[in-house]
Amino acid sequence: MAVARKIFYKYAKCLGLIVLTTFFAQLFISISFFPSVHDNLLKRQGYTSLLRNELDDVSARKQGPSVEDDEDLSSRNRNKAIPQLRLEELDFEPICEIRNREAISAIHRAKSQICKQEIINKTCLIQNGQFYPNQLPNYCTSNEKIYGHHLGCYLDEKKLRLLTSFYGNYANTNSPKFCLDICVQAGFPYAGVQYASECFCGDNRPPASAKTSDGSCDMKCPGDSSQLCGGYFTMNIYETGLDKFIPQMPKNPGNEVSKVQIVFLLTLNGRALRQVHRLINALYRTNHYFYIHVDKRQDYLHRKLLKLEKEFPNIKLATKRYSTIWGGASLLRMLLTSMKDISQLGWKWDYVINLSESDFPIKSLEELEIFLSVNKGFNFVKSHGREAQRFIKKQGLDKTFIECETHMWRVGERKLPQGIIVDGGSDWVALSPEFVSYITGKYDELLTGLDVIFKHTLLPAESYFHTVLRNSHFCNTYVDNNLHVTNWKRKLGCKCQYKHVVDWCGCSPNDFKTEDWPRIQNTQSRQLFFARKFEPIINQEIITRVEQYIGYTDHYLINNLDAYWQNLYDIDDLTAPTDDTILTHAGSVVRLNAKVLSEEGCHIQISEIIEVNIYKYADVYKGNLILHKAIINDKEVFLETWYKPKQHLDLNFENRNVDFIKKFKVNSEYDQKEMTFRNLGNILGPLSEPVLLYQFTANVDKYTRNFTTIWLDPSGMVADVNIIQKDENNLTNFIKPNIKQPLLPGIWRVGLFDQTNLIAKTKFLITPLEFFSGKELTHQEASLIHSGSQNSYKNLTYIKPTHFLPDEEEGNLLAKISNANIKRINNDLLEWIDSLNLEFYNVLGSCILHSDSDIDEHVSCGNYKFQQCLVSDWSSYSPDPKGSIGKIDKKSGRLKRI
Ligand SMILES: *[C@@H]1O[C@H](CO)[C@@H](O)[C@H](O)[C@H]1NC(C)=O
Ligand SMILES: *[C@@H]1O[C@H](CO)[C@@H](O)[C@H](O)[C@H]1NC(C)=O
Ligand SMILES: *[C@@H]1O[C@H](CO)[C@@H](O)[C@H](O)[C@H]1NC(C)=O
Ligand SMILES: *[C@@H]1O[C@H](CO)[C@@H](O)[C@H](O)[C@H]1NC(C)=O
Ligand SMILES: CC(=O)N[C@H]1CO[C@H](CO)[C@@H](O)[C@@H]1O
Repeated sequence: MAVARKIFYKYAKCLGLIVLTTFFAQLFISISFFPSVHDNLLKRQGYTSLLRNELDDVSARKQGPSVEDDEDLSSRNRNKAIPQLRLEELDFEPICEIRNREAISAIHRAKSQICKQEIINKTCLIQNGQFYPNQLPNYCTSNEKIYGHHLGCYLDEKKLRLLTSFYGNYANTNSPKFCLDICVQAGFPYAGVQYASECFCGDNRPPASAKTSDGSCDMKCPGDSSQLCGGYFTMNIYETGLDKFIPQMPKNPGNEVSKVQIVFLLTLNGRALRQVHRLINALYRTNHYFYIHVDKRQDYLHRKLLKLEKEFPNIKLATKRYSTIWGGASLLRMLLTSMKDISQLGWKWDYVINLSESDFPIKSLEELEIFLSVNKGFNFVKSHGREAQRFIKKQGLDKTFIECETHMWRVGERKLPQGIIVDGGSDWVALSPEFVSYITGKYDELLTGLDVIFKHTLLPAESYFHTVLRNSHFCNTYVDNNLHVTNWKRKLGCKCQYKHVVDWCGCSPNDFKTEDWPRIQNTQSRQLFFARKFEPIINQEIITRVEQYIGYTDHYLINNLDAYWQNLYDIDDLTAPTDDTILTHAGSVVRLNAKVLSEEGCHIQISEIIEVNIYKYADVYKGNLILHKAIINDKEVFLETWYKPKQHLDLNFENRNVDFIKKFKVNSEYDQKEMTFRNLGNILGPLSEPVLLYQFTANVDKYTRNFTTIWLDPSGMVADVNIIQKDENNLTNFIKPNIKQPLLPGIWRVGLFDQTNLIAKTKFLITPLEFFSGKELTHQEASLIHSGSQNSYKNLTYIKPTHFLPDEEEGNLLAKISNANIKRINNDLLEWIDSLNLEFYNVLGSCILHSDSDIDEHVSCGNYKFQQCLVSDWSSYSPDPKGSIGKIDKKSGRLKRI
């Protein structure tokens, strides 16, 4: 995700206006509900009203059409002429004329010719009706009911409707077939048309007493004038060919417990290695299996986890790795390939359960085993619990998406095939081997058709498994519970944060924090076994609590229980560009450390940076740790150096109470959902995207309405000015300045002003780069990367503040120095880098990893004594039993902490 986030900031700027189209969405979705119908729908699916909030939580997380980009707005505006495809941008001849606005937009936005061509080729097939199946078989049809069988004309009552599960009004398109298709898609056994334009669906056969003469249904259908569509409170009712759908109710375990073997399919991303270890520690038993897919781009995690394969016969890493994107079609490819692989490993198992690095069990594994052992053969999925048409729209299932250039391009509307039920919900599942063998085996007509559809579907894993289940022989194994509880906080999680990778607005659940503990406790009596999301870099305390809750009794024995380390850089990483900044920075900190040591008479020669880790204790950031080689007394050793960024908030101004300013800080990688910076070490380079975060308390000055911020670059030029409107409801907020990359290296200053009065100021460092793509910077590269983007600064008008801005003389001097800095390379460059880092970071200490005198606790160097890292609490080499894989305990089959 970290990578994705970086890309996000880069692309966010290129994208156009965000336009709220709720209004348009409502115009076009001509479906309305009787509240009672909706309630009935919920009851039908076995939900009590108590469960409703929970349910909304699950289903409403996709904001779907409520926020879309401007391209989309115009696509809905049918009066406007369709734009022409700009052929001059293509190096090939399109195989047909593209007439679809969304496709044209996607073709223009796609970067590579191959991607443009793929979009064009597929759009042409879709335009010609050659791409998608029109009809698919449903192998779950009823033995008694027949699709389209007319039951007759029935008298309806306003207060007591005959069919209560769905109602829609279609003034132009309604007909028995039209309505039947809707009711089939939603999975109902009965469809009824009334008053020409109305379509109803229901679960229960209308009472014979309501039947009336056929002549009472006498209105022509707007969509087919040869057919009749009921009349005034009379309804033509048809069978859809489906039976009433009743999800299976899982049994509660009694005494008849049998053995159950589970495959945990871990699909992993990121660098939270120790948390993955912790998860495996919690779930490991010798009789279960782990199949681990690590995203193709995450070579650090993959490298580290590969070791487990050698140690444990029941842990296997996927060899075919995918780089999946949020909501991308490749996600389903990855899952199906993994499942196929699992079924060919010769493992004996009863369930495959899908988990990620941010899942954690909230019941003991024994409870899960007992529960599953009495429910073998069922398939656990979670349905959206809404009206099907609405779900389809919100989820974008009625649109074609094409994945290329790690982006999901939306290329237009599509019609879902007739004959099948469309279902979906959460993409966390527990599946039986029979079902997995069906979906990974030889494709029948249903699977072949769904394959085409789901290769072009946003968030495919959220509806593929549901839809296959409902339409296959497995329909009677469907349990509407995926054993998971998810921490949705839609206000925070739905910020359209995936716009850079999908042409849609998606939401993400929040991390559990200590204060969310009651939510987890509330699941105790329910059939819920896992929760998400957990991220120790955000909050580890909750994970420790959960562990204790599910039966870890030895917490008081565990070393460093409250500590957390997460890798930021590893010498074997294959991802160069982002590392230039970290490497430059780490190199400089290590040199600073060497200077400090030399004052103690300890002269060390430093070399290679091996690793950089983030260190937190009790959920407080404590600094970064740099593991590096060094030569001490002619011997090569490994040192780990601990350092921390300094704080730079200045609020001391004459006769002005500015207590209301709680935060005023610049950093990068701001996470809107968790409201925190992910770049804990505050490491910014010329290509970073700075964000200003401010927080005011409620007693912010009464009379001030606007504040101004001014961004001053290292040469003393004003790079951007922002206005902060005071908003009592929104006292914490962030500002992304409008400054182009590369940023001028050096010390930037940001001032906060009330009128012309400076009330707060802060500074941040854009570190010059020692490396470019891993190699030392050349003159030419320096003049590109270190010369800033002053040409693109806007001509800004603002009230000139007193103080803060340099006067003319200072300005000239700063500009001169800055100009000279651009030319610096080699040692001259290092000197500059080091002088800057000295101002922004404090070195806190160093420990030694390897030494000949390993019996000694200390290694002396001049007056300095290096402690062994193993016994330095803060070191990433100090013991971390919770975050390291344990050893198998023969008796229990569990992993014992070491
Ligand atoms: C698109 O279709 C053309 C003509 O059939 C074909 O030559 C080309 O390889 C196709 N390209 C892609 C990316 O599918
Ligand atoms: C605050 O800013 C808005 C728009 O930028 C402006 O219309 C308004 O007059 C300003 N108010 C004050 C008190 O400066
Ligand atoms: C605060 O402001 C941000 C950005 O303008 C906005 O996205 C967010 O919804 C606001 N929050 C509240 C609670 O008004
Ligand atoms: C910037 O604006 C000022 C005042 O509006 C004007 O005098 C000046 O010429 C402008 N400079 C540029 C480079 O546009
Ligand atoms: C069906 C399935 O396996 N779904 C999910 C498994 O876990 C990942 C997260 O790592 C989800 O994104 C999948 O959709």
